[in-house]
Amino acid sequence: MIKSPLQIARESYAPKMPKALKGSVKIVEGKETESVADQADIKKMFPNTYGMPLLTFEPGEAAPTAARNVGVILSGGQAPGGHNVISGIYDGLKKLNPENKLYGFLGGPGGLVDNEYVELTADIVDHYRNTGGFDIIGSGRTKLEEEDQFEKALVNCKDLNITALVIIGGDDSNTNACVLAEYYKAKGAGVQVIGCPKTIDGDLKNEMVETSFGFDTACKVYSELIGNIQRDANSAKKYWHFIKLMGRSASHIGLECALQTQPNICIVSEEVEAKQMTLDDVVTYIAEIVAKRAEKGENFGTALIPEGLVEFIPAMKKLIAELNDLLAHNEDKVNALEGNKEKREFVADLLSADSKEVFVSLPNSIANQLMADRDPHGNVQVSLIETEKMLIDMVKAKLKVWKKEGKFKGKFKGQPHFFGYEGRCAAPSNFDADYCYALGNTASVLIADGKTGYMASVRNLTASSDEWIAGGVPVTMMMNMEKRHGEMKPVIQKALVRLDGAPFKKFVEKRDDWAENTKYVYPGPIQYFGPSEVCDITTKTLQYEQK
Ligand code: FBP
Repeated sequence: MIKSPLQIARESYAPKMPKALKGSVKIVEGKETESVADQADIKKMFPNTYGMPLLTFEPGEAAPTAARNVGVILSGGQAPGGHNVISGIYDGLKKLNPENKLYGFLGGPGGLVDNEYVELTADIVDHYRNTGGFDIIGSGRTKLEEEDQFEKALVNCKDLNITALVIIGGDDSNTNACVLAEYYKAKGAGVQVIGCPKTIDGDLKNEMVETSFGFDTACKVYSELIGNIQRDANSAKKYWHFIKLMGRSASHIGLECALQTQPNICIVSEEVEAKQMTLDDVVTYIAEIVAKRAEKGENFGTALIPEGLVEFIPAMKKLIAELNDLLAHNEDKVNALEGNKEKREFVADLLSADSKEVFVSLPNSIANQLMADRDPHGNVQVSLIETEKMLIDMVKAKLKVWKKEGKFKGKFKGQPHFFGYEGRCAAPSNFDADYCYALGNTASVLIADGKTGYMASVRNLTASSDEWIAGGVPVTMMMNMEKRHGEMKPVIQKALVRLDGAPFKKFVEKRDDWAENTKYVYPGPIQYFGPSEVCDITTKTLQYEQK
C-alpha cells in the first residue's frame, strides 16, 4: 500500500476512549426491554433473544477469558470509521487474551457464506488504523436471510473454530444479524452474533444508539464541498447549484449539511411527505425563492436535495410501491422486452390510474431510472435517480412561464451536483475515529461476556469521550413489523428526520432568512490536528438533539 503523508501521520493517532473501556470492564445489567412496536409479533419470532436487558459498562475487574476466535463482516455501503471498528475489536480481543484471533470475511456477508476470509493480524490491522474505506476486507450487499446461508456460515465458523461474529452494518444488516443470532441461539450452535451501527445516512439511531458511525465524517466532507460551491456561487454570482446529497431514505445528511452551511434552500423529504406536497409544489417552492432572490439581483444560490426525495412525494411513493410489486412479479416479462420505451408502456398499463398518470408525466430518463434494478433489499436505488437534474429542468420550465407572465425578471442557470460516494470513504474525523474504536472495543467485551443478539452502543456522545457510556442494546428492542416485498417482516425501525425534533426546528427558524439573504457558512475541510474545538466538534444534529 502506498501511503500519503496524512495517512502515515494519522496511523499513530490513538483514539480517545470512554473511561469504562480504558481498563477492565464490569457489565451492569439494566431493565428488561420491549421492542419499539408490535411486541407480541416480535416476541414470537425471537423467543430466545427478545426482552434481554440493556447493558452498561463500568470500570471493574475482568475475569480471565479462554482464547477464542471471532469473525467480522462489513456489510452494505462504506462509512468512514469501519477500519477503526475492526482495530477496536482486534485490540479489545487481544487485551482480553493475546491468544484470541480475529478473522475478516471478505466482500461482505457473501464471504461468510462462501468461506472467503483472511486472518487479521497486527501486520494488516496497523496499516488501516484511522483510515477511511472498507478495503481491509471489502464489503457487500448480499442479504443474509436464508436458513441455507445460516447453515453454510455455521459450517465455515466451525471450521475456523469461530464462536462469535460481529456484523458491521445498517438497519437491514443488523436486522439480519439479529435473525442469525436467534437462529444460532435456538439451535445451540455456539456462535454469538453482535451488531455495530454503521451508515452515513444517519438513520440507524434511537434512544440507545445516538448516531450511526460515518455520518459525522460524511456530513463534514459534503459540508466542506457545499461551502466551497457557495463561495464560488457568491463570487461568480451566475449559477444556481442543485446539490443532491446521499441518504437513501432519511434527509439527515441534507439537514445536517444545511445546518453547517446555511444554503438558500434545503428540501427535507419527511416534510414534503407530511405536507403531502406534489412534485409541482416542490418545484414551485424552489422557483419562488429563485424569483425572490432575482428581484434583488441575486441570480445565484444553492439548493440541497435529499437523495430519497422522490420516494417521499406521496404520489411518487405510491407509484414506486406499485412498481416494486409489479416488477417483482413480472421480472422475466419486463426483462424480455427490448427497449426502455416498450418497458415503460408495458409497466404503465399495469399501474393504477393515478400512478399511471404520474409515471407517464415523468421525463423518460427518470421513468427509466425508477424501473431499474432494485438492490438486494428490494429498495429502489435512489442514488441512481438524477433528481437534481430533473428539478433544474422543471424549475427552469416554470420560470420560463413566469417570465412570460412578468412574474420573473431574472436569469436562471442551474448546475447539478451529486455528493455521495466521495463522502463515504473519507479518513474518519476524530469523532468517527474515536467512536468507531470504542464501538469495536465494546463489541469485544460483549463477546467475552457471551452475549448474542446485541448491538454495541456508545452514548453521551456530545460529552468528552472520557464520559461516553459504552454498553449493549438488544437488537429486538429496535424492531417493528414492516411490509417488505409484499410481506410483513420484523425489521429495525428506520429513524427518519423528526419534524418535531430540535435539528429540524432550528432549520425552520432560519430557513426563510437563509433563502432570501446570502448567509453562507464555509466550514472548510475536516481538521485532524489542531485545537479540540475544531478537530473534535460533533455534528449539529447531535448537538441540538442532546441539548
Ligand atoms: P448503507 O445503508 O448500506 O450504509 O448505504 C448507504 C448508502 O450510501 C446510501 O446513502 C445510498 O443510497 C446507497 O448506500 C448507495 O448504495 P451503493 O453503494 O450500492 O450504490
